Amino acid sequence: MTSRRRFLTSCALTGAALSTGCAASGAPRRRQPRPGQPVAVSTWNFGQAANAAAWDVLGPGGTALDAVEQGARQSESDVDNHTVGLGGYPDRDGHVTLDACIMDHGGEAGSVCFLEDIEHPVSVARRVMENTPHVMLAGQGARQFALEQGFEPRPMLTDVARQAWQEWSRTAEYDPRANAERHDTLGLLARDADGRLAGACTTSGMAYKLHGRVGDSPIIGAALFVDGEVGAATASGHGEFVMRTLGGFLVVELMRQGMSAQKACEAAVKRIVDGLNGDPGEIQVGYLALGVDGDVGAYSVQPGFQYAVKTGDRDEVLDARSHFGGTI
Ligand code: SD4
Repeated sequence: MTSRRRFLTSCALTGAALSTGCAASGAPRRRQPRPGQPVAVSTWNFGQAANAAAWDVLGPGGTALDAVEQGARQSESDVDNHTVGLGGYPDRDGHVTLDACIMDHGGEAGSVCFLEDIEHPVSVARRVMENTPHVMLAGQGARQFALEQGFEPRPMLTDVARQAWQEWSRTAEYDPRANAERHDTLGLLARDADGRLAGACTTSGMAYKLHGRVGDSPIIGAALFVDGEVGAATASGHGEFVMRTLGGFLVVELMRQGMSAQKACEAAVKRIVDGLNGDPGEIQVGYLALGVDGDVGAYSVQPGFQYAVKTGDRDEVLDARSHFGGTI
């Protein structure tokens, strides 16, 4: 269906439709992935380590799907990252609750949210995708599924995170500013040597959120969307604003309509800012996109959003441009 819509759209948009055979070629075919250079891109500076783990898969010719899972697992096990997996800051009641999703080039997707006691929510999300007829499992049901799938439960609240939470509890003021300490979801997008795309997103969500709060990170179309014919996008930052605008889907749809990855990210940020009458206060949202041709774009509401890029000859962390000027 996707390819049919794309086929019809491209025929409508191009004056060369007849000469390219759109009108006369019969049944539309899904565009085959085109082999090319592998690439991995991730949100934030710690995305560089996730990219390295992804590259261990991509470099020797592995799939984008395996690569994004491995990259996300690296962040999930990093106890120094207080916004993803083990060591993540808890909710206001002291529970570390995890959101993650994964999506591949053909549109398959899996997701878990409000999951406790499991170190690798991204891998549970992949099992949801591959071993169930569903896309998303939540809370106790997701945990039960994970245990049935052989995942070992473990405490996720580290001493450092507990201390930070106890400190916060003295005032217990919820301050959802998406600054360096309170956020840093990992969104990871990859293209493999066969030209297939995949993406993953994983987080412990906003620190000290209400118990039960689920953010954008596990919502397909919000913090992650992949269309193997067009590109992929991921988001980090204040999830409510990404959810309200379905930002990941928006970025990919804009790319489908011909925008570059960069322009699409900029337009999705503008959509948020315009929705707040041009005054988003201290809200931070960053988008990162990867076109099927390897085109990379990133843009955020506020300065400070970083992203990491890994290819055969690049391994770097870059400052994204932002709506409110400059980089950092
Ligand atoms: C959330 N988007 O739960 C996540 C948090 C985040 O960078 O991305 N922080 O809203």
